[in-house]
Amino acid sequence: MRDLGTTAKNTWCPGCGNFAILNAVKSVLKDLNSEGLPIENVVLVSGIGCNSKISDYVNVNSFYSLHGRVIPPATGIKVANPGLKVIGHSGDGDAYGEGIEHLIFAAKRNIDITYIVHNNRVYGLTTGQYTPTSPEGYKGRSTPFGAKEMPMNPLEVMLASGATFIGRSTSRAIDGLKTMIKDAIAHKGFSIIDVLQTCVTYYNMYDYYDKRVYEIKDHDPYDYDQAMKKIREWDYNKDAGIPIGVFYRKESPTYEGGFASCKASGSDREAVVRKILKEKV
Ligand SMILES: Cc1ncc(C[n+]2csc(CCOP(=O)(O)OP(=O)(O)O)c2C)c(N)n1
Ligand code: SF4
Ligand SMILES: [Mg+2]
Repeated sequence: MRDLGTTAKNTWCPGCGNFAILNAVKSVLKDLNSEGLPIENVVLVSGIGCNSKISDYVNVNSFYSLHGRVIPPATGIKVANPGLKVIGHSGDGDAYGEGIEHLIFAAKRNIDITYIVHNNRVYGLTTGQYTPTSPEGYKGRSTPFGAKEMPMNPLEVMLASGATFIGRSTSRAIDGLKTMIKDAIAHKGFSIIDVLQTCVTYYNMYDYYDKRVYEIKDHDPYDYDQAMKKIREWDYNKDAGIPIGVFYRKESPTYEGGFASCKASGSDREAVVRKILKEKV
């Protein structure tokens, strides 16, 4: 297959957790391609942030959108062409701050896209302001005396909103991350992976995570109550262990599957769309 690298200069800081996510995504796409997925059927959509430069660094179709606006173009791309594999990338500021209303509706609708959140718990690109997942007391450019708010638990919001594949990983757990991304792409419905990605420059959490992260075992991801319990276990409590793994899965009808135009494929689909347009216009 063609090289998935690009000629764009990589401007991430040395040691940034984004490198691990980039490598994991490239490796999964290579695998999927060798298993028969045409690489031209893959579309990456990103927002704005350090993480979002990933669109520049992977040689596949991509759409660089606006801050907090990954879900609308990703939804449009999937509905317009349901045969595509659409993968969104956002930061925690992008996904859980300005983009939160779109995210809730993507989960509610169960649109068949995969969403990877590079959750470094800080605004990296704009130099260290606090985000919805920064801990209480976080000191950065906009909170010199420490953030006054408790962080939100985004995966709890996702479970309550109807997401059908919910996982947490870290930029250190590279093998587990690859497996999770592959599973999430194969999942039919809205899949979200919250990746605890370390920003070495503004919020270096490598040691903190190394001491606390553990992989879940004996967990039934099809059990909603078990999933909620696991998702809440850490809840940003600094003394608790941090579970990683797939917390929740559910088979459920997808948003795009409900459109008549998406039920057909190839030239049949074009005929269906033309018929609908004729009837409606
Ligand atoms: C609509 C809009 N709002 C705000 C900004 C400014 N802005 C650009 S990136 C960013 C934060 C990025 O943080 P995050 O999404 O966590 O990504 P990271 O840089 O940490 O990967 C902000 C606030 C913008 N470009 N556009
Ligand atoms: S500022 Fe942080 S998130 Fe951005 S490239 Fe540097 S280490 Fe990575
Ligand atoms: Mg961030």
